[in-house]
Amino acid sequence: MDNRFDGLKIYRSIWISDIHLGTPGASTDQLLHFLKCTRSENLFLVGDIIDGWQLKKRWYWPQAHNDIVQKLLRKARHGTNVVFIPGNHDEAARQFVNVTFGEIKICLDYIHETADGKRLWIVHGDLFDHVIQHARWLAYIGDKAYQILLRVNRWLNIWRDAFKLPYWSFSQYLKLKVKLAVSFISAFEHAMVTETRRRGCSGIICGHIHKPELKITDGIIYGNDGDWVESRSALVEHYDGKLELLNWDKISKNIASVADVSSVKDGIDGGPTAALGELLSKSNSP
Ligand SMILES: [Mn+2]
Repeated sequence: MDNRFDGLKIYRSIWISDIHLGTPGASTDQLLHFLKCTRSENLFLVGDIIDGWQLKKRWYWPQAHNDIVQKLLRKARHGTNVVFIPGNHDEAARQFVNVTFGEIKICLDYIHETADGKRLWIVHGDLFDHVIQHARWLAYIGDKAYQILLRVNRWLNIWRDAFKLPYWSFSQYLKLKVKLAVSFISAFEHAMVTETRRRGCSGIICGHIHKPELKITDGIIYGNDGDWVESRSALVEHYDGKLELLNWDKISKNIASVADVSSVKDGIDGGPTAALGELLSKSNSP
């Protein structure tokens, strides 16, 4: 018996976001591998899937980006409940809310009930950008200041050589920079968790800030599925309702290559048992 399908992972739900298709930064190879190696009853696309902002500036659409879209449509066609919740970079899709596009449902936000009865509010996360603008502004100032200080430091080095001045270190500045980034992230998390509690949900699943996270804050689950630009991460729900944050770079090292799993059929019509049956019968065949 061959073990071609050892890497296949089956979940009740999968959340991914911030793929930014249409930009060179999108990790399409890794994402295609992820989509081929995973099956789920529910697949939530939590915004910024296609980067309409960048596409408007410059058209960038290689075949691999098409492959991702085709893969998602195929999953929807083969029985996966695929829900697309637009983000700020694909906000044009927000005008098609409650429309089904090739079996993919488009929703502004979504309430998902886990197998163990937790009510999760799913939303991209840009709706409080105005509230956390202050923290974002500080982080931006931090960036500018850093660039200026880098330039200043070059001159300082020259003067240091000329006048035998002691070395000037960035450590104080870097500490401030980290503090600003942390305050932006915690402002975002705080806003999301507060709104989740107000809506009477047990947790939130969002994206937007490209910072994967799964934790409980003040009794509310805060899940951020990260992104497919740098983190290459996803959130998943197991069949007992347990949530898990996946780092695909770590996982993919241990499982089959794309070629090995590409022949497996999409969808899990009839649930995981049927899917497993299908896989077993396939792996028994020559
Ligand atoms: Mn976003």
